[in-house]
Amino acid sequence: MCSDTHLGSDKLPTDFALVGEVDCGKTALMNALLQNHDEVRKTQSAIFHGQNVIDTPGEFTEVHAYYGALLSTVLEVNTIVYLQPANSAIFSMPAGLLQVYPNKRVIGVISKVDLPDADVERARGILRENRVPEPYFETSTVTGAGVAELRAYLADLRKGPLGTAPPKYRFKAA
Ligand SMILES: Nc1nc2c(ncn2[C@@H]2O[C@H](COP(=O)(O)OP(=O)(O)OP(=O)(O)O)[C@@H](O)[C@H]2O)c(=O)[nH]1
Ligand SMILES: [Mg+2]
Repeated sequence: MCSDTHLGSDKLPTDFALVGEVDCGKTALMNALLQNHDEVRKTQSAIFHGQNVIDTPGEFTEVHAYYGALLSTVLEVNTIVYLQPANSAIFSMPAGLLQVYPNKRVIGVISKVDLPDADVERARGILRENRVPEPYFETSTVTGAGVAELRAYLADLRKGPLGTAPPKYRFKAA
Protein backbone atom coordinates (compact mmCIF):
# COMPACT_ATOMS: atom_id res chain seq x y z
CA MET A 1 0.00 0.00 0.00
CA CYS A 2 2.38 2.70 -1.19
CA SER A 3 3.28 4.79 -4.20
CA ASP A 4 6.17 6.99 -5.25
CA THR A 5 5.75 10.42 -6.78
CA HIS A 6 9.50 11.05 -7.34
CA LEU A 7 8.88 14.64 -6.37
CA GLY A 8 10.66 17.22 -4.37
CA SER A 9 12.99 15.25 -2.12
CA ASP A 10 15.81 17.51 -3.32
CA LYS A 11 13.95 20.37 -1.64
CA LEU A 12 13.93 18.57 1.70
CA PRO A 13 16.82 16.15 2.05
CA THR A 14 15.83 15.12 5.58
CA ASP A 15 13.94 11.84 5.84
CA PHE A 16 10.63 12.10 7.65
CA ALA A 17 7.05 10.87 7.65
CA LEU A 18 3.93 12.95 8.28
CA VAL A 19 1.35 11.19 10.44
CA GLY A 20 -1.91 12.22 12.08
CA GLU A 21 -5.66 11.90 11.89
CA VAL A 22 -7.72 12.05 8.69
CA ASP A 23 -8.02 15.66 7.43
CA CYS A 24 -5.44 17.08 9.87
CA GLY A 25 -3.65 18.61 6.89
CA LYS A 26 -0.72 16.27 6.21
CA THR A 27 -0.91 16.42 2.42
CA ALA A 28 -1.45 20.18 2.34
CA LEU A 29 1.53 20.60 4.66
CA MET A 30 3.67 18.24 2.57
CA ASN A 31 2.87 20.26 -0.55
CA ALA A 32 3.76 23.47 1.28
CA LEU A 33 7.02 22.01 2.59
CA LEU A 34 7.97 20.76 -0.87
CA GLN A 35 6.75 24.02 -2.40
CA ASN A 36 4.66 22.28 -5.02
CA HIS A 37 1.16 23.19 -6.10
CA ASP A 38 -0.32 19.73 -6.31
CA GLU A 39 -4.01 19.38 -5.74
CA VAL A 40 -4.82 18.21 -2.20
CA ARG A 41 -6.77 14.99 -2.43
CA LYS A 42 -7.53 12.27 0.08
CA THR A 43 -4.40 10.16 0.62
CA GLN A 44 -5.12 6.52 -0.14
CA SER A 45 -1.70 5.01 0.55
CA ALA A 46 1.75 5.94 1.77
CA ILE A 47 3.14 8.47 -0.72
CA PHE A 48 6.91 8.58 -1.12
CA HIS A 49 8.32 11.88 -2.30
CA GLY A 50 11.72 10.79 -3.50
CA GLN A 51 13.43 8.35 -1.20
CA ASN A 52 12.21 8.87 2.32
CA VAL A 53 9.90 11.85 2.59
CA ILE A 54 6.56 10.19 3.23
CA ASP A 55 2.94 11.29 3.45
CA THR A 56 0.61 8.79 5.12
CA PRO A 57 -3.17 8.38 5.12
CA GLY A 58 -4.88 9.38 8.36
CA GLU A 59 -6.28 5.86 8.62
CA PHE A 60 -2.76 4.65 9.46
CA THR A 61 -3.03 6.39 12.82
CA GLU A 62 -6.77 5.97 13.41
CA VAL A 63 -7.57 2.42 12.37
CA HIS A 64 -6.19 -0.49 14.34
CA ALA A 65 -5.93 -2.68 11.24
CA TYR A 66 -3.43 -0.20 9.72
CA TYR A 67 -1.07 0.17 12.68
CA GLY A 68 1.19 -2.46 11.11
CA ALA A 69 1.27 -0.44 7.88
CA LEU A 70 2.10 2.70 9.86
CA LEU A 71 4.93 1.02 11.74
CA SER A 72 6.43 -0.52 8.62
CA THR A 73 6.15 2.78 6.73
CA VAL A 74 7.96 4.80 9.39
CA LEU A 75 10.58 2.10 9.98
CA GLU A 76 12.98 3.59 7.45
CA VAL A 77 12.76 7.23 8.53
CA ASN A 78 14.56 8.91 11.40
CA THR A 79 11.87 11.50 12.04
CA ILE A 80 8.13 11.21 12.58
CA VAL A 81 6.17 14.46 12.29
CA TYR A 82 2.87 14.18 14.16
CA LEU A 83 0.11 16.66 13.25
CA GLN A 84 -2.37 17.68 15.93
CA PRO A 85 -5.09 19.84 14.33
CA ALA A 86 -5.68 22.98 16.38
CA ASN A 87 -9.44 22.39 16.32
CA SER A 88 -9.33 18.80 17.57
CA ALA A 89 -9.77 17.72 21.19
CA ILE A 90 -8.46 14.19 20.69
CA PHE A 91 -5.11 12.53 20.13
CA SER A 92 -5.62 10.22 17.16
CA MET A 93 -3.26 7.38 18.10
CA PRO A 94 -3.09 4.95 20.99
CA ALA A 95 -0.73 6.13 23.72
CA GLY A 96 2.79 4.89 23.05
CA LEU A 97 2.41 4.05 19.35
CA LEU A 98 4.57 7.02 18.38
CA GLN A 99 7.26 5.81 20.76
CA VAL A 100 7.40 2.19 19.55
CA TYR A 101 10.77 2.91 17.95
CA PRO A 102 12.82 4.57 20.68
CA ASN A 103 15.53 5.80 18.30
CA LYS A 104 13.27 8.05 16.23
CA ARG A 105 12.71 11.76 16.61
CA VAL A 106 9.10 12.81 17.04
CA ILE A 107 8.18 16.36 16.09
CA GLY A 108 4.86 17.91 17.08
CA VAL A 109 3.01 20.16 14.66
CA ILE A 110 -0.18 22.01 15.56
CA SER A 111 -1.88 22.33 12.19
CA LYS A 112 -4.74 24.51 10.92
CA VAL A 113 -4.07 27.30 13.39
CA ASP A 114 -6.02 29.69 11.14
CA LEU A 115 -9.36 28.02 11.86
CA PRO A 116 -11.88 30.05 13.88
CA ASP A 117 -12.25 27.20 16.37
CA ALA A 118 -8.50 26.67 16.75
CA ASP A 119 -7.38 26.19 20.35
CA VAL A 120 -3.60 26.09 20.25
CA GLU A 121 -3.15 25.80 24.03
CA ARG A 122 -5.42 22.75 24.11
CA ALA A 123 -3.45 21.20 21.26
CA ARG A 124 -0.17 21.86 23.10
CA GLY A 125 -1.60 20.14 26.17
CA ILE A 126 -2.69 17.11 24.13
CA LEU A 127 0.77 16.77 22.60
CA ARG A 128 2.46 17.07 26.01
CA GLU A 129 0.13 14.49 27.56
CA ASN A 130 1.08 12.08 24.80
CA ARG A 131 4.83 12.54 25.26
CA VAL A 132 5.45 14.43 22.05
CA PRO A 133 8.55 16.49 22.86
CA GLU A 134 8.62 20.27 22.48
CA PRO A 135 9.12 22.58 20.67
CA TYR A 136 5.87 22.46 18.72
CA PHE A 137 5.37 24.10 15.35
CA GLU A 138 2.14 25.99 14.73
CA THR A 139 1.24 25.87 11.05
CA SER A 140 -1.39 26.94 8.59
CA THR A 141 -1.20 26.13 4.92
CA VAL A 142 -3.89 28.75 4.32
CA THR A 143 -1.89 31.66 5.72
CA GLY A 144 1.52 29.99 5.37
CA ALA A 145 2.24 30.50 9.07
CA GLY A 146 5.00 28.31 10.48
CA VAL A 147 5.75 26.47 7.25
CA ALA A 148 9.13 28.06 6.51
CA GLU A 149 10.18 27.57 10.13
CA LEU A 150 9.28 23.87 10.01
CA ARG A 151 11.03 23.45 6.66
CA ALA A 152 14.20 25.03 8.03
CA TYR A 153 14.05 22.85 11.13
CA LEU A 154 13.65 19.67 9.07
CA ALA A 155 16.49 20.69 6.77
CA ASP A 156 18.74 21.28 9.81
CA LEU A 157 18.00 17.91 11.37
CA ARG A 158 20.31 15.92 9.18
CA LYS A 159 23.24 17.85 10.67
CA GLY A 160 22.51 16.75 14.24
CA PRO A 161 22.55 13.40 16.03
CA LEU A 162 19.31 11.48 16.44
CA GLY A 163 17.06 12.48 19.30
CA THR A 164 18.28 16.05 19.61
CA ALA A 165 16.91 19.28 18.29
CA PRO A 166 19.26 21.59 16.40
CA PRO A 167 20.86 23.96 18.96
CA LYS A 168 18.93 27.06 18.00
CA TYR A 169 15.62 25.29 18.69
CA ARG A 170 16.49 23.89 22.11
CA PHE A 171 14.71 25.47 25.04
CA LYS A 172 16.78 27.61 27.33
CA ALA A 173 16.92 26.52 30.98
CA ALA A 174 14.56 28.62 33.11
N1 LIG B 1 -8.19 26.04 7.25
C1 LIG B 1 -7.23 25.17 6.91
N2 LIG B 1 -7.55 24.10 6.15
C2 LIG B 1 -6.55 23.24 5.86
C3 LIG B 1 -5.22 23.41 6.30
N3 LIG B 1 -4.48 22.36 5.88
C4 LIG B 1 -5.31 21.58 5.16
N4 LIG B 1 -6.56 22.10 5.15
C5 LIG B 1 -7.74 21.54 4.49
O1 LIG B 1 -8.15 20.39 5.23
C6 LIG B 1 -8.60 19.37 4.35
C7 LIG B 1 -7.77 18.12 4.56
O2 LIG B 1 -6.42 18.40 4.22
P1 LIG B 1 -5.44 17.25 3.80
O3 LIG B 1 -4.08 17.84 3.63
O4 LIG B 1 -5.99 16.46 2.67
O5 LIG B 1 -5.48 16.33 5.11
P2 LIG B 1 -4.77 14.94 5.33
O6 LIG B 1 -4.29 14.93 6.74
O7 LIG B 1 -3.73 14.72 4.28
O8 LIG B 1 -5.98 13.91 5.17
P3 LIG B 1 -5.88 12.33 4.79
O9 LIG B 1 -5.07 12.20 3.55
O10 LIG B 1 -7.32 11.93 4.59
O11 LIG B 1 -5.30 11.63 5.97
C8 LIG B 1 -8.46 19.96 2.94
O12 LIG B 1 -9.72 20.49 2.56
C9 LIG B 1 -7.44 21.05 3.10
O13 LIG B 1 -7.60 22.09 2.14
C10 LIG B 1 -4.91 24.56 7.10
O14 LIG B 1 -3.78 24.83 7.53
N5 LIG B 1 -5.97 25.41 7.37
MG1 LIG C 1 -3.50 13.28 2.87
